[in-house]
Amino acid sequence: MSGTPSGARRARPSSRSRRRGWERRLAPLSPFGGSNRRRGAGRLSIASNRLPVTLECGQDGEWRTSSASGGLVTAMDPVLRSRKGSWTGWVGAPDAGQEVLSRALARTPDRPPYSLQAVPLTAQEEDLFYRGFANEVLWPLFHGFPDRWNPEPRYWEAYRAVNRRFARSLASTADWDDLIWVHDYHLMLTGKELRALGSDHRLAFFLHIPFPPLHLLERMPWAGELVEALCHFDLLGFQTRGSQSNYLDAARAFVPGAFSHGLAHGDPILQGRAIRTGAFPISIDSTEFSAAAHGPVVEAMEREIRRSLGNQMLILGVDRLDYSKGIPEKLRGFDLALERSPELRGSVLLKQLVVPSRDQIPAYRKTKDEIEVLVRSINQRWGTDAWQPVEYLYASWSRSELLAHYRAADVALVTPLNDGMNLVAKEYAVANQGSGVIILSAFAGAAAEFGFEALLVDPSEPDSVAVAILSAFQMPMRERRARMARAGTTVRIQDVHGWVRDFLAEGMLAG
Ligand code: GDG
Repeated sequence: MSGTPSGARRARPSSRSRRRGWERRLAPLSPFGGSNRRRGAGRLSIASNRLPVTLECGQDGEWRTSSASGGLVTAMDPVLRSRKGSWTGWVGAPDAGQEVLSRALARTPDRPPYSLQAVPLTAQEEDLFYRGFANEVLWPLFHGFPDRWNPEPRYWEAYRAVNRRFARSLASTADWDDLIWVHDYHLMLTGKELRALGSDHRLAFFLHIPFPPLHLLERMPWAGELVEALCHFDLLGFQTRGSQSNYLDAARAFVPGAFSHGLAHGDPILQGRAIRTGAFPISIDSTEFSAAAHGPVVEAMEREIRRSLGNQMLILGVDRLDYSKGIPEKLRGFDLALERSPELRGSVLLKQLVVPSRDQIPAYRKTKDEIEVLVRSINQRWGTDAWQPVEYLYASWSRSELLAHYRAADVALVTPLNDGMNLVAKEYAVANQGSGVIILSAFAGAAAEFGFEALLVDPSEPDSVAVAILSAFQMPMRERRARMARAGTTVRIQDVHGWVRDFLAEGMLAG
């Protein structure tokens, strides 16, 4: 599929273009990032490592698609559905050529109503760029796990090459007045690569994971290049003020003269161009989520879950397999709660879904093993013939199953050690029937919004998790309802469409 539904790029009007070029050279420094670019009504051109669909070639040679899941897709898919535009990314099929992928995508029956642009990766690039630099270097370092990182120099070269390919793909498919919005840590060099290709598109970037403090970033030999490359975007968005401020510290440290003009807003300047930065906590499409959670199929599934629970209180965990999600820590807290509070035994069930993810990376396999050992030990220690405290599933649920569990769960136990935002907490707040309790790590971005609604915990302290589980168990119904009503309102007031509006307005990039 090409960049526009018609398959043809709209050419830039030439006279206007010439005038814009002059205007840009003559324009005085503006404190508003992209304000010296014309803000057109162009389309949204999104780029992320993965497309919202995955392609797999079967043994019969036929390509099959499935939906990709994860926080980025959950957030951005409704945005593109409502605004139209295009999404550029990889489909997860290594070594397939551009033409093959484009044809397979064009034929897929369940493709979304916006255009998809596949960027091919070789198996070696999947290994070095995706598993290597993105997930063995950037992910652990940015989440504060320097002991888990593996900074091999050849990873960096692959990262550069793939970012360049994304830039070429975007430059060749975006219309001249498109807003190009690049997402996440896999593609931090893309803005600079686009500029090197002569692009003067409006360029925005959003980081879905935390931006690390300087003392961690400094450990990475390529930190300076990454930080400088980000300055080529007009707008840089982060999940929290903490991440935004870490980035500004890094720009001050790594980009000489970045703050020479001392703007009141405190944003950096590169080559006379001001870059806008901001904190934009991401959200979900709450209206669509709530409607889907109230459909008849979901309600029937919820009844079935409740029937199988009997009188037990359901504590729900939903996490991708990842050491940053704090799953072993959650299990240790639950174990301690059972040890301390005999009234919980036989009365609660912790149902933990772990969604397979990156399991070819050794650190992830280790986490999976650790989880399985802990589940076995808790069930052996406290289980009886009639009751098992933990039900563990290493699987992926359909959306209806996920929503039914949100509805049926009395408690959502969300305990990341560090998380950009965490959408599971927000989804539960909207889908649940109004009497649930959110136990939430203070180190998830979402904690800034749920400070009074959730029971905040430090997941690395089993005691903190155990106390919260008992508090949730004992919480009077009136308090549960009041907290959940506020949590639902918090998400509804600022849903993903409001997030996009704020993001584009802040960067003065809206069409
Ligand atoms: C990154 C950041 C940030 C999970 N299991 C199933 C399933 N899911 C969906 C959930 C949710 C999403 O996956 C997970 O989102 P998170 O926010 O928890 O986490 P990441 O994937 O790590 O996302 C994160 C996010 O980007 C957005 O900016 O919040 O901090 O790490 O939407 O519902 N969906 C289905 N079946 C499952 O089994 N259908």
